[in-house]
Formats: sequence, structure tokens, C-alpha cells
Amino acid sequence: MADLQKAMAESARAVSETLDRLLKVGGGREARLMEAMRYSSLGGGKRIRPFMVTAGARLFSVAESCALRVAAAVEMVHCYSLVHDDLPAMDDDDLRRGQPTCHVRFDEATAILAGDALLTRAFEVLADIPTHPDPQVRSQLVLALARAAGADGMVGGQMLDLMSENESLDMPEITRLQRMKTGALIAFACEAGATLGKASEPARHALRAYAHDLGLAFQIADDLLDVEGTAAEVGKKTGKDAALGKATFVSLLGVERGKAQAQILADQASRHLEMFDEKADYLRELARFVVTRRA
Ligand code: GRG
Repeated sequence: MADLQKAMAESARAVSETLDRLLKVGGGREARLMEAMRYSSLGGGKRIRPFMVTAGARLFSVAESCALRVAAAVEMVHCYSLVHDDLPAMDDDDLRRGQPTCHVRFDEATAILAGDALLTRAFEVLADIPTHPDPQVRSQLVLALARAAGADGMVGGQMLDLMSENESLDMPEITRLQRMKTGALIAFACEAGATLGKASEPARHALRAYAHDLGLAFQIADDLLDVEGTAAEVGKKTGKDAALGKATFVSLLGVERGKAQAQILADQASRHLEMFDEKADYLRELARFVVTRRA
């Protein structure tokens, strides 16, 4: 795990540098918008999704500069979702990554605009030439991220989540909701390196299967942290799912079975990587990290 932590820290540093370059504050009166975008994307976070991109790209010897742009784009989309999720109209949270949320630090209208602009900047980055010399690869990345982030993916999942308060969803319904809300972006991140590297269909299939199981394991771990973690550890309010009467994997399975299920999924995720050599060790270790993390 020591190696993984070093590799994640190095990837996080490189992604932050890339975000810093891609989100430069200009001189106009609208500079406040970019300040809110930078506040929401440069102030911490585990950078798990960007790491999935850089670790996946490593399997196919993709140029680091290309992988980092895709990693930054996926983090921009993730940060936009957090900014909007924290708004009073949604979860109404005042703490994120241990800091005041964007609408608390700035104001609601600025937070909405900062989220919108992070989302659009992500697509601008993917579509731009330095992301990959082949326009077809760039177009594939744009299409895949749009699908993962939109109505059939993350935003659709958020809609289902908002509608599920005080409803008793069953396991297939929760699984569908979470695969859309958090799984789709994770799946994009895990497959992006294969897209950049023009990998074979079997390789892509293996990464999709890995992402499927890892995404569910990630969500169960997130549910467990909401039950067992503290705000100081997690950097956001905990105990929210129970307070809102939300059905989660853990409310259905209970804590102990939830932990066991997360472990089974993480092991299963790693087994999907059998066709890859030791270059996939970081992804294998990541599966263990996802279910043992405390934040
Ligand atoms: C509002 C469009 C819109 C979508 C919101 C993903 C999402 C949908 C909301 C995020 C809220 C949330 C707490 C979801 C649960 C899983 C999750 C995405 C947790 C946060 O991800 P981490 O743990 O966070 O990777 P860091 O801060 O480390 O990046």
C-alpha cells in the first residue's frame, strides 16, 4: 500500500498542476468565476478518478501529458458535481473537503456558475488538440464523458437519488441508481487510458468489468463512511443518509454484510485485471484502498 500512496500522491500533484494551468484567472471583472472554479477544484480531494485515468493510461504507454489532461477533465466534472450537490436546492451542505462549500465561501449564484463552467471546461479540454493527436480519439473521449456525466449517467443518478428520499428502494434499484450516480464517471475514468491508447476490445472489456465492481465497492465504502466516519475524518457532514431516510447499500445489507460485500467486489475487480502484467498493480492496489479508506 506504501507504493500506492506514493503513486497517488505523485499523480494528485501532477493533476493539480494541470488543473492550475487549465484554470488560469484572467483580468476581467468575471475573475470571481474562475476563483470559485479554482477554489472548488484545487483545494484537496483524494483525486481517485484522475488516478484511475493515469494508472489506466500506464497500461498502454500513453503519453503522460495526454493522460493528465483527461485526468484533469474528469476531476473538473467530479468537482462540478460536488459544488452543485452541496447547494441548498440539493444536499445543502456547508462543509466539503474540510473547507466551506463553494456557495458558502462565494454565493449560490457563483457556485452554480462555477459548476457550469467546470463542466464545460472539461469538454473544452478533451476536445482540444493537445489531449490526443487523433481527432477520433478526442471525439470518443468527449462522447464517453458526455454519456457518463449526463441524463443516462451521473445527473440521471442524482435525479433518482433526490426522488428516493423516504422511499424504500430495493437492491436492484439502489444498484442502478449508484451505477449511474457514481459508477458512470468511475467507469469513464477507468476506460479513458484504453481509449487514449487505442487498446484492444478485450483490454477495454476487462477495464469496464473492473470499473463496474470497483464503482459498487466505492459506493458501499462511501455509505459505510456516512454511518461510521466523523466529519473531521471525512471532511464533510456524515450521518446524512439515515437523517434523510435514504435507502443505501448499507441500510439494506447492514454494516457487517456491507463491509464483506465491498471486500468481495474489490477482490473481484482485481481479478478482472488478470490479462495485464504488473503494470496493473496500482489498479489492483487501488481496489484494496477504495474499501479500506477512512476519508
Ligand atoms: C449535482 C449533477 C450533480 C450530480 C451529483 C456524484 C454526485 C452527483 C454527487 C456527489 C455527492 C456524493 C457525496 C456522492 C457520493 C459518492 C461520491 C461521489 C463521493 C465523493 O467522492 P470522493 O470520495 O471525494 O472521491 P473527493 O473529495 O476525495 O474527491
